[in-house]
Amino acid sequence: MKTDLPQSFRRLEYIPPVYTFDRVELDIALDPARTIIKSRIEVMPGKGFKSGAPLVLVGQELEFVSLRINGEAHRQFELTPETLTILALPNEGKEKFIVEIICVCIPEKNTSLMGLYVSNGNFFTQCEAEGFRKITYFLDRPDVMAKYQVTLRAREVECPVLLSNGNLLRTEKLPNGWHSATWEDPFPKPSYLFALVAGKLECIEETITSISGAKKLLQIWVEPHDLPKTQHAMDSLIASIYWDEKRFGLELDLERFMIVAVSDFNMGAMENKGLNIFNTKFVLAQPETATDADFANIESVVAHEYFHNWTGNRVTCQDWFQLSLKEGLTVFRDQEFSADQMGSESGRAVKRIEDVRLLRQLQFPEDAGPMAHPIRPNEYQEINNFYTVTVYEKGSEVVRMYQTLLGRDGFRKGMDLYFKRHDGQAVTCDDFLAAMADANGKDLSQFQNWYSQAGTPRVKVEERYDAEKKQFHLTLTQSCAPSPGQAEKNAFHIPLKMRLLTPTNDQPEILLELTQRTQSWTFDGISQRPVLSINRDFSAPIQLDFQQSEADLLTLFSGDDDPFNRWEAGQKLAMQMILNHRLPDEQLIGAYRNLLLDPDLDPAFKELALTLPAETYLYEQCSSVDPQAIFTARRAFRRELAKQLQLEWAALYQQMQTPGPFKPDAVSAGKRALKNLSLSMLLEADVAIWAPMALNQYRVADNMTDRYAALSALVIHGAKLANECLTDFFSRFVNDALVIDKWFALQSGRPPVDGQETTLNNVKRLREHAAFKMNNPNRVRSVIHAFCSNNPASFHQPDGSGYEFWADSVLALDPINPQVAARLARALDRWRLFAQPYQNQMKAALERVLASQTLSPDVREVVGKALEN
Ligand code: B3K
Ligand code: ZN
Repeated sequence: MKTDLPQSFRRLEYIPPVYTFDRVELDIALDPARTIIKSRIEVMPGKGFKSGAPLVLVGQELEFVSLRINGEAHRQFELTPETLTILALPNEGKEKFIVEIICVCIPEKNTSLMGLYVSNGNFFTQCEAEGFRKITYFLDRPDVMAKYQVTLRAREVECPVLLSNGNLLRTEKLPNGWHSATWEDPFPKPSYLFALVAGKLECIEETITSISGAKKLLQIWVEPHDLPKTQHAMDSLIASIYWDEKRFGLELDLERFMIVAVSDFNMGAMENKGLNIFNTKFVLAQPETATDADFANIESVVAHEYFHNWTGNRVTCQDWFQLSLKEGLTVFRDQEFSADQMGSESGRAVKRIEDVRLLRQLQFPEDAGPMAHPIRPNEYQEINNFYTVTVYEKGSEVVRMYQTLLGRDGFRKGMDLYFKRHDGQAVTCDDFLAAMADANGKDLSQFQNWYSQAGTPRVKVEERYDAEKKQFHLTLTQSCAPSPGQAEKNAFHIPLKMRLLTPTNDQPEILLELTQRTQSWTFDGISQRPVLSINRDFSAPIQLDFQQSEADLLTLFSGDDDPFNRWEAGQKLAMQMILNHRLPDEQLIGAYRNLLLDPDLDPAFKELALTLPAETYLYEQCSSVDPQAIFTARRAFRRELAKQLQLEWAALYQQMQTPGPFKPDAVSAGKRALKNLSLSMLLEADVAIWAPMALNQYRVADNMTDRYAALSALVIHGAKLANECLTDFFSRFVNDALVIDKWFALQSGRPPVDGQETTLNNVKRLREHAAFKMNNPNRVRSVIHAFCSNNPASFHQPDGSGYEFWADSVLALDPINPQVAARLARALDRWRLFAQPYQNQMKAALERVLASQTLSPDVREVVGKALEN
């Protein structure tokens, strides 16, 4: 029984390593039931060395076999379930010595998917953040960087392929049907970037020439039957390599770069040096089985992991508090890459809107809830709980603000200096800020507050136009609500792009730097009352507190030249009306109509502009959430929009067809998105009339985007034939796990439909389905998360039944996979924001989970913090 208080780690308690490693040799004999790991480590005094200090290694779930030092058996050590402390070191540890350890782990029993595990009979590893300690006793911390040589051994029939980081040195046949492969990674790396893969896999490969003229071998490894689904990932990898050369002057540094797909994986993908391991969801794509969104996600995740090779691997983090140093920066880089792939300015804006929408739907709630933390957290109990939208997406916004403040060229200078100073090192967010500041001679000291303070800043906007003096006065006031452990906040350095929209179009876009709590500006020579367009392109991750009139918002929605703010004005109008239980009025309908008919606008932009704010974003605007009332108001608004524009939707449905073979490019995808929104709106307007058209699309579609969109329109709007189509869909794709995930997610995510069974009842049945597996994270996400996190109106039932289901699921999942369970546990974070009876029901469910005696530290941290005062 665990009764001790949870252990917290604190950023300010960083201690440099007493010892460090120079070279690591691993010899791993793979066996699902008993893998033997031999390590040979060259140990040296580290930055925190003290003569005579013991060498304290960490290990988890390992069977210790033997220890040698400098070739001799060594008996002075202490073993606990989590540590191996080696005493009496030669020469008090002052000079290099060799430690050799033999230990054993059991991959087939490892359901946590951290360390070495088995998936579909093949071996994979996941070491970030602290998984290497499940493979061998080690200094498993990112500031210990060593060169690795790895020999893998296995039975050849079971594991014909043996991969690890870096370059292949040699392969050998061994007695008894065994064989081996030896890999060497020339670059020093922390243990979290170690990887091995072994099993029955095949690859596609291409050779490219990088900017210096060197040849590079690129491979995508998958299970043999998935080979036809790998070309898009390969194309994305090649595009990423060229983009990083061009935009940042960064070249691939290895002779070989491999991507491997695995179907049991806790997250999206992992940037292990030269051997990226990916969730199949972010590798495999074919038009028949993957949607446009899947294609785009693959492109961006492939890019993200590849970009880590410089931002994360060549320059890594001193400690896990600095995670945003690599993650925020790499997300920013992948966002910029994807924006550039869109092929046009308006395409860039579409990407920007999508990114901001995600930030606001997921990160703003996190920043206002019990798990709120600065992008550089000050404390954690379980580091895996801090791979958050704050560290990633807000982290990216913070990096973007450097670029906004310094300009693209200034940002590039900062990046160049960062690599010049820190290549091969493990550093901190302060080092990144210093490189940006020094390269540009700009004082960024106040910018540091973005790293140390949680919460979304609010900026209050007050405007006044003086017709007589032809002056426009602007006053901005910033504030930031308290967050856990931070009652008071200092002022942030906030870059705000703004423009005064005037009938003569004579005012340029400018950049305001809000650094005080309150600041005022006066603009002269403004001959008519302008409409203020502020925080253009979402230049800062803030909430604007601006009572702009509906007339001004309509002006912006109809013609702001900043596409982001144009979209934003429409969202704000819709949001205000929905929250006031109003239906769209004639003027707004007119504005929507004009936008839909505008021949100069991208279909993708139109689709975004006509998509209403998500329920969870609407929750954040309320002081006491009634989820059912919000669902009803939003749905009524949507139905009105559907009905009033029925002719336009019908016309668009025809105009947005994309004849010819499927292409996943941004323009075609945008057309499909608008076409499928039109289809959904038509069913919203009148399901009886339009369902046959959806049914037809479902039947004749030659690609998953269209087939899935038709199916979901039928399901979501409760069409009669929806169930038959679901049955058909299942049998068509029964052998494709990723498509079956979609089949589950669609049903679990179905919002309430009048007169039909509740989604919860169906979800309970799905959990008993033969194809449901509690130890496959993708499946769990598609059934349980899809319901608890992505289906708010079905989840939040006044009788608390959704919360009961949540608690049961967290408790069932936790012993299998704490990381995935802890993610699910976050679904109740915002319980205090809800009205009764929801709030009490959520609290009771949280308390029931916390009362469990066997909770993992992962879930305990999340639920414990949710209930803290
Ligand atoms: N760095 C990994 C995330 C590892 C998560 C560990 N719990 C993937 C990425 O951000 O690229
Ligand atoms: Zn990353």
